Amino acid sequence: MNHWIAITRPVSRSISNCELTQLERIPIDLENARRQHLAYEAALCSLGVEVLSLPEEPDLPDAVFVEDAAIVLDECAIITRPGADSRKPEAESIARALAAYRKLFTIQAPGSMDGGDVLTVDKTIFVGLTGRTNQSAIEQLQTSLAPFGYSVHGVPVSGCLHLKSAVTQVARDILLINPAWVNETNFPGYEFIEVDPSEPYAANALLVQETLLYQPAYPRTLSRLESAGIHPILVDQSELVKAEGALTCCSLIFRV
Ligand code: CIR
Repeated sequence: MNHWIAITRPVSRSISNCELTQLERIPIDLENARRQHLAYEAALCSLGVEVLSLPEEPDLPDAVFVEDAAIVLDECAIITRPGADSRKPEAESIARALAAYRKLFTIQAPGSMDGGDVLTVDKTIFVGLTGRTNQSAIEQLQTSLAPFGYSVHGVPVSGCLHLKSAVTQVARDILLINPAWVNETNFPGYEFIEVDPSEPYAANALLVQETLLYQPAYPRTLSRLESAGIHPILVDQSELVKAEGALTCCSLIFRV
């Protein structure tokens, strides 16, 4: 039987100093952010996922976004080298936590990669080429994962922070996508649900086994999901959205 684990980390007290790429800085209510993050963890628990919450990293503003520090596959985990210098120290504690579960590979300089740029669908891995993730890291990923039968594909992305700001998996063969930020031709063989054009940030959804977690902030895109027979659990992340966070970025989910 599969047992699922989600590694998470509390919202840092320094979250107001987070990295920002696309958004203007506006105040973040720490208490509300922490409340919403607890609700996110509770939603994962309700799906039978064991949540392993690491200690807070008070001096690393973006440390709640654990997704960016690693990619966890069935066979191994890749410790990334996050693209923003302020975020590079986040990887050390994630590596320590994952070492108990997986053989680790580590992206080396000059490579840099954020897990938010990595979309894994079965044995196919799409990697966004962004301000955070470069070609050297993609090549290192390819080399590390070839023995396990993964194919790795670089994907041009523009207008957003990460590949998974623009596209995520919402069902077996269905991708939720903002075609203004990434081209559908990069994903041959998949069906697409496009975000409503008035909700550009709506493409980030978190698929946990068969269940989708989604944000209530995107009602028009939610209708499109529901029309396709997808009925998500709604999790409000409005506070961390101000830090350019989304649903996938707050956990590293894997089976043991
Ligand atoms: C950053 O710019 O790195 C953070 N403020 C937001 C990271 C969000 N990560 C993600 O979506 N995977």
